[in-house]
Amino acid sequence: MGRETVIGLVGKPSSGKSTTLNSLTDANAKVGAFPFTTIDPNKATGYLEVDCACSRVGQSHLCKPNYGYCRDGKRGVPIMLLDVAGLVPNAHLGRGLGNKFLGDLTEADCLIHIVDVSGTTDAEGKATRGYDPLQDIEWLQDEIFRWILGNLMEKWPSIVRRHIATKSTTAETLQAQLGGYSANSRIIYRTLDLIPHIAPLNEWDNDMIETVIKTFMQVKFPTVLSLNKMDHPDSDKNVSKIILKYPNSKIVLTSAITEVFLRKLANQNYIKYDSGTEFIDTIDDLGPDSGLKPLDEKVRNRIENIRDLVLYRFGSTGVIDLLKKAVELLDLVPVYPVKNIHNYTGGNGSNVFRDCLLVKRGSSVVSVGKKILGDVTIVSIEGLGGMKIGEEDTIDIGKNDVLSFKVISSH
Ligand SMILES: Nc1nc2c(ncn2[C@@H]2O[C@H](COP(=O)(O)OP(=O)(O)OP(=O)(O)O)[C@@H](O)[C@H]2O)c(=O)[nH]1
Ligand SMILES: [Mg+2]
Repeated sequence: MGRETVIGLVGKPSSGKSTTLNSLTDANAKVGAFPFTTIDPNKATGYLEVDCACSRVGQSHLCKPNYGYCRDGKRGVPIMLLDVAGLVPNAHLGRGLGNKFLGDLTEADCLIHIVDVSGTTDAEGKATRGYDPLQDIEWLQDEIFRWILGNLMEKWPSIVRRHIATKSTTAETLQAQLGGYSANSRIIYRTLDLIPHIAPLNEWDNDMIETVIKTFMQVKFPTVLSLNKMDHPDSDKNVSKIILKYPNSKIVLTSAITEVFLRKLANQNYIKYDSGTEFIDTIDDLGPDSGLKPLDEKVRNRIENIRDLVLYRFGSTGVIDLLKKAVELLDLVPVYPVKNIHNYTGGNGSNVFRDCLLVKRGSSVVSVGKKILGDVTIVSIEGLGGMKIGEEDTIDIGKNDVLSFKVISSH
């Protein structure tokens, strides 16, 4: 059923990519205070939390997703996260682990750039003090740009010759060249649409090629900035600087290490903690009947520190917001296909809303049907209340998002 959304975690070594992955998933990726702890990419499933359709129709008690979870109407929709090797300046020329990680990134639909805002690691991830993390935001984008530019320029004269010889359109040639970055035709058309009065490809000069690549990056790799290690005392001034410099970026303040710690304590039954909130309850708060284990002095102090320095100041550890912001950036909406539109089940059984997928806001309902069902003829589409929906009607949050497709199989 369609392809899962993939979010790539990028950043210099030791910025906290693997810690962020662990904080959002059940993964146990290796974490270390030295550069290039991660070499091969780690993949794990995180969950985007949305208000499930089951609560809208008062059926939360019967909601049992095939994938992910639903608790009291809050549904966790699976999203694939990819944690890759750290990137250093001039990686496109082969420095550090070079282009390897760049290749690993191509399947990502968007990126989360993990920035170490504590200033305690330099551009290569080595321990230092007072480093200015503003630089990381600039050079990281530039590395991706130089990598794509290098690959394209190497072959440019032959690309143009072939373009003319085969009488291809600009979009066709560009798709053939950028397809290696998992760019489909929709991404290519959006890129070209964003550049006004664009000349045919064989007339592009270097400036134009650069403009096309920069625009392509915006479409292919939209990026959320995760200002990580905000628990560190030196982080505040760096955070303000970055927010001032990038007022239009999607920015989230995070402390991935705090989230990992709290999840661990909650799993071991030392605390009650809901990810994404500012509340931790211990046995001191809830009493012995709570079933929570008693805490030793060291852990109790650490929890007090976390409350003061992270949760009360910032409202949460931030990591849950990373996925929400990424999905906002991608403009995705949860859609619930059901067989029986009157009881929301898959036809038989009593569990409701077994499936949920994320689709681009504004997609036509028929395109979503094809994505889910593949090679079939859709004869009619019904929405909530059994209302007929037109094929070209579009999907939005809470609109045309519960759908039943009546089909004839073409086999
Ligand atoms: N203070 C603080 N330290 C953190 C935080 N997140 C990660 N760290 C520490 O930063 C160091 C690097 O973390 P990793 O998650 O291994 O970093 P990475 O980006 O995956 O590094 P590479 O795999 O080497 O590219 C570790 O010592 C972590 O404990 C955080 O939110 N706050
Ligand atoms: Mg790592």
